[in-house]
Amino acid sequence: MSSRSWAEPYKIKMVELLKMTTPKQRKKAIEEAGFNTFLLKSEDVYIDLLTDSGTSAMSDRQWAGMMLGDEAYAGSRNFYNLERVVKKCYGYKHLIPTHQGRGAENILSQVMIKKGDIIPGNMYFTTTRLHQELAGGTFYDVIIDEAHDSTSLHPFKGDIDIAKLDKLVKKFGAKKIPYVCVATTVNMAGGQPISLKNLKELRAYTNKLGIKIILDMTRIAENAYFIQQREKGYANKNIASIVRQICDLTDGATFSAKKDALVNIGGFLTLNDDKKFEEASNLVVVYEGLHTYGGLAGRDMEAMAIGIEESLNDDHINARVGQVIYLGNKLIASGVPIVQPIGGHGIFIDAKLFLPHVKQINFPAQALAAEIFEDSGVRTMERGIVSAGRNAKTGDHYFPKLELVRLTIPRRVYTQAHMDVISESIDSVYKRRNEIKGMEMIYEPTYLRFFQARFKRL
Ligand code: PLI
Repeated sequence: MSSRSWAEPYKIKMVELLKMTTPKQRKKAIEEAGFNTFLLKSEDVYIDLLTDSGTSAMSDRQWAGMMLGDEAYAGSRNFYNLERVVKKCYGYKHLIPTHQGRGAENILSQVMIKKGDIIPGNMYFTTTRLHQELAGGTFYDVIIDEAHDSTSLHPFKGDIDIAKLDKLVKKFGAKKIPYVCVATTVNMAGGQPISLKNLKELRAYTNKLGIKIILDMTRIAENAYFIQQREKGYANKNIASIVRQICDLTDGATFSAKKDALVNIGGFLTLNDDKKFEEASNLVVVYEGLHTYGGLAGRDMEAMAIGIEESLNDDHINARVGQVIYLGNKLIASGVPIVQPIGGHGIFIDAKLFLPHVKQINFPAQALAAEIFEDSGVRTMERGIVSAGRNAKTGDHYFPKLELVRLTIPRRVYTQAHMDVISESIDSVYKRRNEIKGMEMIYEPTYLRFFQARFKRL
């Protein structure tokens, strides 16, 4: 890596004013939100690290593109622009736009999964697994063991353990496995990348068995950055070419454009198989909208097309991940336990190590996220036992090894001074960690409970 700093390759043309709050106001706000940061009003938040999804700042070029929206019901010019960019940058044959990532996951799961099927993947993601289950499938985690250990410094903790996959194939038979679901920069593992070496091995293995590979390419540019920085043979390759190599090893993808692609809404499904594409483009009209808009306005598709090209610029991704690494290094220097190596889209605090006196059943990450908000108005997100939910068959809580608080950094939104304020707040909460108590869940919704559950302090 260069010895120079990662300063932003843009300047600021417009600002959004923020409300500064008092400790008393924040205490009231988090209590009213049932200690769930998803239930806070955005107005009460100072620095919003809830998610990097749909929260990025669009460029002037993207805003200009919004004015070129062709809002025809069918065959919008912007759809064809998007289709051209997706083919050029990612290489897939067929494109179906969707309102966001989970719209694509729904359609994909319905056309690919039969009741009783097995879907192996490199760690679960909440909406992805739910759609697999709703379609009658069962998700199996085949990520390498290091991914579940926040202290392991393995450079590619998103890699698939082919031996684990082979065990599933031997147990259930390849016919029961329609595809392997491969995520780039695995979100729940802390934004950890998969290597091209591993993906090539997986391709060779699945080709023998006729199993497809479907990518969750939501944060593919960040994954490509880590390949460029860490994998032998890629230091001189640009991000765009690495991204293309990843896609070329797979049969299709779901994409939440709300992350990498720098838009506030949007997503898509891509498939190379003509027949599956035909089925999917028929289903999309049931759930999303016509196959040339899939729940999006023409202007959204135009902004996405422009955002995709911007996301693959080396200077952009260098600054984007550089900012995350800057914050992570500050926290490491203060002794705060975080997932390492530092991931692509955020910092993940290990709440089990931060609050060793709080049992997992008392939701340490949930408690810590509430505490950080009260301290400084910084909104973070629980990624532990609450997010993991319950086993669909037994009804028991999943107890994930990783109990994390995610500080997700929106792209092109916050400054280095914001990163300093965040770090100071976490540092001060860490110093008084022994006073922090666990939680009890007092309301639990049926699906994706982390979004709407309510808690009280023990
Ligand atoms: O939020 P959607 O429906 O556009 O995308 C769903 C989705 C799919 N895969 C992955 C890896 C995601 O991270 C993802 C959404 N993530 C959110 C909302 C997040 O806060 O991480």
